[in-house]
Amino acid sequence: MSMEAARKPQPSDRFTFGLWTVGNRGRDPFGDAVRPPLASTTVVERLSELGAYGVSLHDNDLVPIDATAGERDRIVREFQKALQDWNLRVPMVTVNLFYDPVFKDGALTSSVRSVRQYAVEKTKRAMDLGAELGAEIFVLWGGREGSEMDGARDARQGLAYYRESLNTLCEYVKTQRYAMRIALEPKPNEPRSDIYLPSVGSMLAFIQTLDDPEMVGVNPEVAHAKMAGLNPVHEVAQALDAGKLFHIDLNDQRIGRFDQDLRFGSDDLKGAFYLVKLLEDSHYLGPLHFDAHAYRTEDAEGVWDFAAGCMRTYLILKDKVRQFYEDTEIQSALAEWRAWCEQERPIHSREDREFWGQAGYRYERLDQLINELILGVR
Ligand code: GCO
Ligand code: MN
Ligand code: MN
Repeated sequence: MSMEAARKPQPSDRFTFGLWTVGNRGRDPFGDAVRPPLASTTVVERLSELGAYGVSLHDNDLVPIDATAGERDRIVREFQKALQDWNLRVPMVTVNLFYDPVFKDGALTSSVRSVRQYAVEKTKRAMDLGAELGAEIFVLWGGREGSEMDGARDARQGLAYYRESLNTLCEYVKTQRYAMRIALEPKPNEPRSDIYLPSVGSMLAFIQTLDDPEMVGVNPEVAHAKMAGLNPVHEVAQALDAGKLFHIDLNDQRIGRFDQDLRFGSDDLKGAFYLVKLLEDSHYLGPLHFDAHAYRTEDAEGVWDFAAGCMRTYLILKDKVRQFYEDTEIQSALAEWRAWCEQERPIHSREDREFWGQAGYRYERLDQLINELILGVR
């Protein structure tokens, strides 16, 4: 395969985008929409043309919250037809538990029993939709599950409600015999001041307290880790280590900024390289899902530049990973380092300690080689 052909996305690359990502209209807290709405069927067509594998959605990205049963069925049928015509899958479905004002103080963790019950029912309907579309992953992102002040609901109570809601939902998936696993998506803040369970580690610990921990894993997002000042590669590594990487949200983010959802690799190419390396090295086989959107400066066409760019950057970095393993200088630097680490030299005396203490690991040299590989001069 030529280099250029290797950079052309294929369905076998498992790239997916949310309807809400390419459909993002550029609204932000300070300004209105800058792009016209995009029909779901158009998204399917364009993503397929670009070589994507699938599309994901929130219940209300496809079906308006107040649609009648008849409207819902018609919309789903039209969408299914487009999926079939354009040979696109829906590997993941999620539920919108954040947009409607009813969720302003939480959904699955709301102190209002009626709101919690409504959130659970809404999620069950989204699961039905997911099953109908063949989704095997159900993502839950608790955007509103948190607080601005902790003087009313005790955070422990919030977690207890979360657990109870999740147990009910897992039970539902089982009684319906849906082939669906749940992936919890951590985020530290935005839209709430503080969101419960802000990191992969918090989610993993919480999952173990559920009735059926096997069914539940995580959906880490690059931007969310960076917003928390964490290393996204380490977050994903911990999920893999626990056997819990059910899904991933790829995007980018500048540290210390508002929630940006930038094009994959647009801020931190080297971080993106290490993430691609981790995913490829681990043989992760789930969807490579882009949860990002085009800059607000873009018009309708710029959205497709954005989408193509996410996939192309991933494939270029995947090729850089191959080069990393084939580069003799990088590999011999690594071999020297490994041999150094594996020396039999137990520490019994001050001399032994000094031997290891004074050693140089030569990471400067290796890191520069990796920089040059990424910069394309190797
Ligand atoms: C965000 C989140 C969402 C979720 C989506 C799926 O920061 O807004 O990343 O985009 O991924 O709601 O549940
Ligand atoms: Mn996000
Ligand atoms: Mn996300």
